[in-house]
Amino acid sequence: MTTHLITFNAPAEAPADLVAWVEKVAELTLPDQVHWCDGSLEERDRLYAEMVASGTFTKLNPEKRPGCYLARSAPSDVARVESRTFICSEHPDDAGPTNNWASPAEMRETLKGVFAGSMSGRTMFVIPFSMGPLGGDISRLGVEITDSPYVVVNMRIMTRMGTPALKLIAETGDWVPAVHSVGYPLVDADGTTRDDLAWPCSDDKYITHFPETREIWSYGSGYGGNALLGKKCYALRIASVLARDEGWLAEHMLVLKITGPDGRVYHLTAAFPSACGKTNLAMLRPTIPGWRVETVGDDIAWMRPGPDGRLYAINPEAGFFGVAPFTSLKTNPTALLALDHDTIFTNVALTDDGDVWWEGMTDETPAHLIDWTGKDWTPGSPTPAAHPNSRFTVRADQASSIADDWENPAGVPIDVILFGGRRATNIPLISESYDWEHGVFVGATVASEQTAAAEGTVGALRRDPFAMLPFCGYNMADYWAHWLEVGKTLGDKAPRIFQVNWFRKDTDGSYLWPGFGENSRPIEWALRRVNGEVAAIDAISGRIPAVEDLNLEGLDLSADQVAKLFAFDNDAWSAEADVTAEYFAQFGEHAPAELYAELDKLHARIEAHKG
Ligand code: O2Y
Ligand code: MN
Repeated sequence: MTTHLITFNAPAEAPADLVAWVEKVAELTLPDQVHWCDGSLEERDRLYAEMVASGTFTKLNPEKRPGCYLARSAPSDVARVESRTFICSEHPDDAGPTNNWASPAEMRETLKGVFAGSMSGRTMFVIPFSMGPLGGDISRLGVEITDSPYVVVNMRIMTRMGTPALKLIAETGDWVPAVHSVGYPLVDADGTTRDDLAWPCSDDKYITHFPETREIWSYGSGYGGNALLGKKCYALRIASVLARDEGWLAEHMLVLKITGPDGRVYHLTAAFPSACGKTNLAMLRPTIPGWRVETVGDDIAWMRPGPDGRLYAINPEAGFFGVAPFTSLKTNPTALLALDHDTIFTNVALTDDGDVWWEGMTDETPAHLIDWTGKDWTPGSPTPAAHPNSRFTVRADQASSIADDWENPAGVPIDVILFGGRRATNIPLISESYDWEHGVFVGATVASEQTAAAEGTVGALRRDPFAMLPFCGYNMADYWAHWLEVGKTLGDKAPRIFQVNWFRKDTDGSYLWPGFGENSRPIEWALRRVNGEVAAIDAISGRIPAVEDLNLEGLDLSADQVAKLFAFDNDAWSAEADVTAEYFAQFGEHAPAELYAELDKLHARIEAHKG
């Protein structure tokens, strides 16, 4: 392939710097041809047909799932690979102790080696895309180069992709370059050819971010967050750096619109570590009468102070890349119903009548399936039919819960920020932070508990500060300092910060709180706090509801269970505070003094509670 041909292929709208970059990447990766994606339906349908012909996609029964396809990945390529994810800042300190750091110069050499000829025999796709509504003030642009048609069709669902984004790139000149290769060339340097695979990938993987030059290079995986570079790589790791430098927030948070019985509208963002029911919360069906919850976003929020001084959020994505297993009419009917057409499924099981199935989808298990590896499967098989990290990719507006303001380019004003975690002990069902600094302390100490704890102790905590542990593109403690700064800008216009815990356990190991739609009850209390309708009680973790202010009507909960949901054990809290001090210590001087001050205040509250 000659450079001349690549330039010739470029659409008229493509600016010179973009064309030059595409040429440079093509000279390195040596694709057979270059395709500039326009985002059209024709382009999508052609790629679908080509992937069906090549065996990458199975077309599902159009009577049951019109417009739906199933992809099966290589068994070695089924999830994000944190161990191969790197932040390549000039100084290791700028990546911090929670990221894998690599020297940018050394990583560039490594990447030059692995990307050399990596696309030979393949088509290189150029995907111009917008994160956030096209042209929106909070939105940003990017271009992903990839040799994976699977990535193209997923990016088409997950972002605003194609010619309109390219036009904005030409107008603004402000875009993030992102290069992706599955790392499986069809022609070697010595001319040896090899057949393609249904899911090509490499055992050698590099998911790399260059925060100073704002670049992404990803090699070796075709899966999810490793390959759909608009999502975790751009919208979180690179965007968190942009946000730090420009005074905004790029967060691993869902966004909800909530309407109360009196018609008042609120917006809420929420950060949860994985396996805490984030998608279910994003599509919550409240059990309390008169309340309506709608989805603005299920995973990522970009938030900026607006002209009125309040914090405004957009969902930078256009689709959901959700976990399939245990999505059912019981757990999340909204998600399940959204998947009945125009959905890409990855690594779920195939039924005999050309439909999909996964564990937890139905009460009855089909007698026969083709599992996610393509093998026959029966209920007696020793492995799950669907991979536990199997996924659906679906446009956000296919969810009936989508809010009318989900694409407002100016964003939605945020009233409440929630932090959650999977905690068997200590953390009550809900508590309100005393102020912004305390809220940042709560976000910084978010954790899930690994093991059951003996009385007066706390189980092993897996910290996931702000649910950003694998997604912060710079030093986590500097990120906390940035949150403190944003709080100063917002002043008394800042959203109120709450912590929730749906997973508190009774002494017999059973969950105390029913969860799912009932989670609307503590959220209602938070919104009534925002409205100034209810008082609260000062407690160790924050301000908690008086029992009579929490709407528990119709719930089968004893007074003892309610008391346990808000119980504080001094010894267990002291143990947790000690562990928090050790946790902060790993960040050395980067840990903000304000968070140590919050730790002192926590100690004081524990002492006062003893009295
Ligand atoms: O395993 C992957 O590649 C996907 S990870 C993911 C996908 C959608 C939303 N959130 C996540 C996550 O890991 O937080
Ligand atoms: Mn996520």
